[in-house]
Amino acid sequence: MSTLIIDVDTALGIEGGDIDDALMIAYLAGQSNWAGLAGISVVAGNVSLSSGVKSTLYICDLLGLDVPVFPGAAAPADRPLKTGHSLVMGNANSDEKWIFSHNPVREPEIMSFCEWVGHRDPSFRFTLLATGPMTNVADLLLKNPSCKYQIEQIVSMGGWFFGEERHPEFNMMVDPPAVSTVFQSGIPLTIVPLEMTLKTCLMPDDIVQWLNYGEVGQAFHDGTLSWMSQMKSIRGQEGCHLHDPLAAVALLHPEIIETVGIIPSIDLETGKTDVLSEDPHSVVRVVRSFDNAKFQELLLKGIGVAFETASRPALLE
Ligand SMILES: [Ca+2]
Repeated sequence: MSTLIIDVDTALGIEGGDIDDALMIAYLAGQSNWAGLAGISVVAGNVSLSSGVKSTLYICDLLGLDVPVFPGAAAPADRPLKTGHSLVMGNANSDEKWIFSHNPVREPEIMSFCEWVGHRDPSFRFTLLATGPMTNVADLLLKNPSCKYQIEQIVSMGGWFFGEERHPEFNMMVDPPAVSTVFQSGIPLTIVPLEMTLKTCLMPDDIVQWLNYGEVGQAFHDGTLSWMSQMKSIRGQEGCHLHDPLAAVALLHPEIIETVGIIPSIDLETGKTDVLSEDPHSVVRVVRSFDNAKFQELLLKGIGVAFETASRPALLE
């Protein structure tokens, strides 16, 4: 696989903010057999852009992940931002409360992600793993059209494509025109849709062992437990889903997924996605099934490696 860049709407550390982007970053930090993570671009979605950047920087601090973090779009181009946080808290104007006592140490990049890609050698190629609204990805394609030849593939989490009771999915609902831009780009795209990620589940018992890993384990444990209790009080749900981590594991372990080629469409108002037709030659593929047990095993193993690596110096003191 080529160099990896991720585009995320991280929210670990924000009360009422989903933790799945953060768990995905931890999983990626625990990999050692690939070219590596070259950059993180942040988009507004789960939380506002400023909160998303703060959360991402803090997670990089915890994990010892020394990669540039680029603040991206604060809102879609054609509509106001509706955050996941406001939907969870039931209040469009609720404060995004930081639950940790520390703030991030490192600073975001001054250069935009778009400028950074533009300054790279034209031979620079990368894989883009996009697990927030598509605003940043569309921005990149519209402002820097030649970069479409630099993106070897996009893997994204979003949409609901198969099944009778389909609803608009959050990432697609936030910025449907941006999704349309990506659909039309011709870039090979693998989509991990909501109907698959809803099959995943992380329970409180699965994360108790994280408490063995010092500050990093404690922060991820507490943030994840806080999100699980939000889900329990709002939806009566036990545990939480692992939407974004499934996209990352699917990218690094394609052997655990099965995909089908489709011609996709999206309603530009509601963000509801649809399959116009199945087409084995389409560059757009949707995951239709996956090995859930293997997924969870790989995810927890990767996260454990990341926590162990990050907490090791502290343990030696
Ligand atoms: Ca996300």
